[in-house]
Amino acid sequence: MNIISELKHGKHRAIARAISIIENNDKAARALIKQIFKNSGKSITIGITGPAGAGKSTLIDKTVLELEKIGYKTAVLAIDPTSHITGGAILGDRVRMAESTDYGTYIRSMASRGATGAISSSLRNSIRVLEYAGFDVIIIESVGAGQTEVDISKIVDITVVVFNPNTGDSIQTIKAGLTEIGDIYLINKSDLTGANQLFNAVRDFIGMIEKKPTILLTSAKSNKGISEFVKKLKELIIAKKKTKKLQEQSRLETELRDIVLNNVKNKMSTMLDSSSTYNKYLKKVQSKTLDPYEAAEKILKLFK
Ligand SMILES: Nc1nc2c(ncn2[C@@H]2O[C@H](COP(=O)(O)OP(=O)(O)O)[C@@H](O)[C@H]2O)c(=O)[nH]1
Ligand SMILES: [Mg+2]
Repeated sequence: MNIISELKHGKHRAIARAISIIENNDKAARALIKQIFKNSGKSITIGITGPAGAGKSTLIDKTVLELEKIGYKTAVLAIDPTSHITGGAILGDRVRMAESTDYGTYIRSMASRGATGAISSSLRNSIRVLEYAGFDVIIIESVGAGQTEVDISKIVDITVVVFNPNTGDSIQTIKAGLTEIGDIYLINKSDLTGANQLFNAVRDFIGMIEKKPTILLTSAKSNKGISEFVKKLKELIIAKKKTKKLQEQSRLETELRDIVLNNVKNKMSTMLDSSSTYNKYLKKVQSKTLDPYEAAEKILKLFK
């Protein structure tokens, strides 16, 4: 059977193959997207982000079970910036999410190979694969502790930020930029001391911003607060479905622009490599007989 019809039937093996193609083979990925694009853009995506060790994977495991119970077919993609170094994170996530995989949930760890643009595009396309395979909710786990990580909130419909009282730098993290992105903030590990204090600090700090997100205490480990969290998620899923079409259109504009600009950049780069004019001006700049701005202006005249 070909991969497209296997995907249509939600076969896990076909999903895994399709996502590998997307991550590793540009040409085959394009052929795949060509076939599945038409029906994409309908599922609701939930980004779950926060510092490493906050309990995101454990939380997702429990959340998926609850979402499945209320009828949402759910898949999970985990982006881990360290997985390409250690290779251990993948196994870690699989083990921690073992409970939900038994129920036919699809779980996949994705490498986050350096460039933000590349991650975003393989993420967007992996989401398309999962939509095609029939999942209506797609959860994306990402490590976000500051500004350097992939900004998941630009790609997903609902952003959940997870904190925990274990780390002394939590308040610093909160102030470092995670406060603007969340629709829901979870103070996880509520079974540990310091959780209430952190909850109050987050509430005081986030209370000041305009969009009034939900703040909840959870303990993924002892299954506390999960049903409140899922109830809130359900409300948001229903609300986001109504605005999904408009949202999708603006995202597609961003995507198209990214692709075009990227291609132009690559083409230009190749042209410069073999341009004698470029090399001539480069030598002048290197010997300090011409400044780089003037040189750039002269080189650009070539491409007008
Ligand atoms: N005490 C406590 N530990 C938790 C809770 N949730 C997760 N953990 C533990 O925190 C560690 C990190 O969890 P993990 O889900 O891998 O965090 P992630 O890096 O954010 O995905 C694991 O040892 C979990 O068992 C919780 O609610 N309470
Ligand atoms: Mg994790």
